[in-house]
Amino acid sequence: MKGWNGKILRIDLTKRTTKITNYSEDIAKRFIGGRGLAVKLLWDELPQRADPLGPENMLIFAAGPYTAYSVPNSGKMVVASKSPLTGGYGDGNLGTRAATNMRKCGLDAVVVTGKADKPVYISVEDEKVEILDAGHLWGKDSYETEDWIYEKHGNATGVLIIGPSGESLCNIATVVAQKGRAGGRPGMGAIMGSKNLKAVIFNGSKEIPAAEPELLKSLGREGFNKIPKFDAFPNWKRVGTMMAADMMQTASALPTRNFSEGQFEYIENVNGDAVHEATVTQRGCPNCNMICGNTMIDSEGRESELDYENVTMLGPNIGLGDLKQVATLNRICDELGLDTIGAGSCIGFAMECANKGLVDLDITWGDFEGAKKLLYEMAYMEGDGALFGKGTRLAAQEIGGDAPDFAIHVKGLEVSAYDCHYCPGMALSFGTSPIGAHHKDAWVISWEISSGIRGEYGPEKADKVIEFQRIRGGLFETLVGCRFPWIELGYPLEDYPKYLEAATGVKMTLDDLWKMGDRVYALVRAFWVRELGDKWNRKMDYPPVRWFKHPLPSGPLKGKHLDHEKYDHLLSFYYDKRGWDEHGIPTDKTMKDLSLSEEAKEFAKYRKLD
Ligand code: PTT
Ligand code: SF4
Repeated sequence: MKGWNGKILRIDLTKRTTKITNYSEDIAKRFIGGRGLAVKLLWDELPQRADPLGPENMLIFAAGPYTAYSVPNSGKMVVASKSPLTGGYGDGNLGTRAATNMRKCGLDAVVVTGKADKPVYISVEDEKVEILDAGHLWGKDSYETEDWIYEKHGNATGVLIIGPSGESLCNIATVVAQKGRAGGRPGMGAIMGSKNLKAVIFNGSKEIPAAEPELLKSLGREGFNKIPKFDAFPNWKRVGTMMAADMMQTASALPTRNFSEGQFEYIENVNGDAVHEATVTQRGCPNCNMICGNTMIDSEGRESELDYENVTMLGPNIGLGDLKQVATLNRICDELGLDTIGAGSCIGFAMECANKGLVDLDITWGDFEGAKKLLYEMAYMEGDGALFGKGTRLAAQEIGGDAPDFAIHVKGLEVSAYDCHYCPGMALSFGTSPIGAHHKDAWVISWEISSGIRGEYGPEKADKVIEFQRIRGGLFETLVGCRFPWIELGYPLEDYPKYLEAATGVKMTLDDLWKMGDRVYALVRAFWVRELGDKWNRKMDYPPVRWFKHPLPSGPLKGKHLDHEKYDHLLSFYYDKRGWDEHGIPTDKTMKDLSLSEEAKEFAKYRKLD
């Protein structure tokens, strides 16, 4: 194969064995890479109902067939596993030299199983794979760990690390890379911790053979040249993802005080302009000339890299309007390896529980010191953090009363920073995202608020969600490119099949890629059904209860909330269009039409829900 290395490194930490296996051209063509390859491996190899934190679970790092080539925004990888937070498929996407170096080691993916008897890290240097002692790193935060790795293995090393939260098996622990990049919101850090695995590092020097190397180089050059010429580029460089803050505030969709309100009174302190003013430098992923990580100095004098999600979930969502303090909470999350979205949601939820007297906890809206303390407690799963660090769904179940009504999650994964009291399309997007409530697959909210049909539940909303899921969840998560050139600047999608063909020699149209995306979606869904068994039902595709039950109390959208019956109809439109049955399960015919005949045979054993 060209473009694809065709090789997967397998490491069993219990037996301390390593081997490299090949995968077939058929799998490469049907699933491309990244999320596609990851779900195919989980489907084929993970024993059904494996304990997410048990040794059987598979931790997968997967790149795509254009990762590491000199084409725009090709420095990302997917980290995937069965999630401890949701019990279903989980993944995240992070930009890191680990992605480019892994490919330059001649690999497309690494699969880690088993559990080491003591803390270890894995070093991959071209063909040399070592399982090394990490006893001295255990307990260290991600920054200290990264510094040690660079000192020992060189500054060009690609790193994937966990902080103390991963070691404590906190359900909202993520994987961290390069001080400010993090991925794997559905507890991927806890999976690493459960394997006693502190870090995976890569140093690669191999060339990755391409089908048409000269063409790929010139396409890449053209791509890089196009990027700064887009009209949206200067503003992107100025504020990056933070541009969403004013947009959401104006639209009354800015998560405020645990998603109970849609506007924040101190927005000027924590919006794009405020972050721009405070920015001292920008950081980014490899192979990118639109780098977007705005880095500022926090209230304790340290660097902190901010994005819209981080600021909103650790600011307005917990009632905190001091940017430097928000930056401190963000920095602590990066050090501890906590997902900022999960952390902001758990803190907001804890504050609301405390205010309502449901828990004996001295914390309230905007309480910086209280939030900081809770972050540490969650990361170490101690004190009150032992409850809230499980994630809002499980914490709410334990707390009882009406707590589940204001636990803001879908399938157990906390909702990213978009309030959907009056955005049924975006609510559907959260409801049907393959990993629980993440905006990465279908960020339709910007389209929806300017569509003129914002509050409506018609089939066009389901169509839009699927269109975006094909592009974002299909194309970008399998080729594993950053989607920002396209969504933020208007970079043409038509370039991606050209990159794919020059890298691999395989010609695919965009329609072929949409079909591939549908195939990946069907298999991800089948995986959920297989793992959840009779716990699966269409209600799992519902957004949080709060958006139905608690109308917005103030602002221009005062009184707005989602309608239960209409949402359910919208969900049915969505299922019909996807070829899924009324339970949200891909039909046998749909799977076969998507070239999943073998998988459909296997799935027939699990699909009896009635
Ligand atoms: C992503 C989620 C996001 S989405 C953000 S900010 W965003 C939060 N970032 C965190 C962080 O930082 N530290 C931390 N401890 N936790 C964090 N949790 C949150 O995680 C990220 C960028 C961003 S910034 C986004 S939208 C885009 N995401 C992409 C994606 O998902 N797919 C894709 N093909 N391209 C993307 N490009 C953009 O990448 P998760 P990164 Mg991230 C510090 O991981 O699990 O997917 O959750 O990877 O390298 O940091 O780049 O407003
Ligand atoms: Fe990374 Fe930002 Fe560049 Fe995307 S635009 S590759 S997230 S630095």
